[in-house]
Amino acid sequence: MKTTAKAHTNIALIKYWGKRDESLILPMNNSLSLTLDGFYTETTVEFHDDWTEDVFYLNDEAVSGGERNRVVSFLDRIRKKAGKEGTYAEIHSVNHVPTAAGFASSASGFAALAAAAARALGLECSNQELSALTRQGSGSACRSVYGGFVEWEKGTRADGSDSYAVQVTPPDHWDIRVAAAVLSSDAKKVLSREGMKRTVDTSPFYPSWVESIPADLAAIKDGIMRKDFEKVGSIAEANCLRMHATTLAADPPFMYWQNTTLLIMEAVRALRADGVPAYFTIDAGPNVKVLYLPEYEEIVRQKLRSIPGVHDVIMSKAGQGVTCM
Ligand code: 2P0
Repeated sequence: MKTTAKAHTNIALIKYWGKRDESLILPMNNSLSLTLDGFYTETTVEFHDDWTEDVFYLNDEAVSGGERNRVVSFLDRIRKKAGKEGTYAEIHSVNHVPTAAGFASSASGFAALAAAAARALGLECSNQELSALTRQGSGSACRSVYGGFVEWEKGTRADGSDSYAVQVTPPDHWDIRVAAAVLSSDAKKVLSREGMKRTVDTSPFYPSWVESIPADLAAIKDGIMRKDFEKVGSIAEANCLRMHATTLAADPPFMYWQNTTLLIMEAVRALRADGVPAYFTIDAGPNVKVLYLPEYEEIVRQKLRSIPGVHDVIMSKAGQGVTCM
């Protein structure tokens, strides 16, 4: 009844932005990501029939309140599926995802938790079932079940049974890299969950966002298959800008960028003007991730490090899917 799992985080190139069902975490649109080897979570889950409640440690510290409740509710779903209600767990989770880098540790965290808890309860599930289960902890986490380029199919069923991720290509298909420019460790002003909801409910740009996704997805998958870096990068950058445009039109409007965010965007455009292929993407926070090819690693690192307000630059390759140890 004890299992350890390791899962990597992922960066979306076609963003998940907006839910059609908040309880089951069903998205309005398909999304596509790259799993990253540099950032991961290791989680050990042990169930015991004699225990009377779940205990959750994150980086060796006991967690309480809302964060623990989210883990407990997620375990409730897994216990129900396994027919093991009434058995409680001790969970030890260690994040190797620098919070300041602006990666959602919830993606690697919930993927590792789902895999470890399912295995510890003897639940036999395919990767597809594991992805659909993981999705109910945190949407973007369902993509971390797989390595390489991954698509989350939104599905159409009301019960969410066809909303899960599938692998587009394994990590060794193409050596594409991601540099994370670290700006700020300040807490986000608008959490992504709240930001998505406000955008869906109020932004007049939101319907255009949803309509734009199928063309972006088809084009980026073609680019990935043909290893066309300019195509993949330019679609990812445009998709990110379109997602952020929806927040500017929300009521009340909000914006995730800071001054340094804009400086990095300019620096990436300057790299391109100098013949270095590089493209940016930004999630629900101020930090910027830059896509590049391995031969330009040092140029990209130096350019990003030279920008005032950039505290650190962390480089990563494509990573593997979730594994149980
Ligand atoms: C993504 N984001 O595709 C998008 C891009 C942020 C911007 O998925 O509510 O932590 O747990 O499903 O997955 C962040 O949202 O949200 C996210 P929930 P999640 O990566």
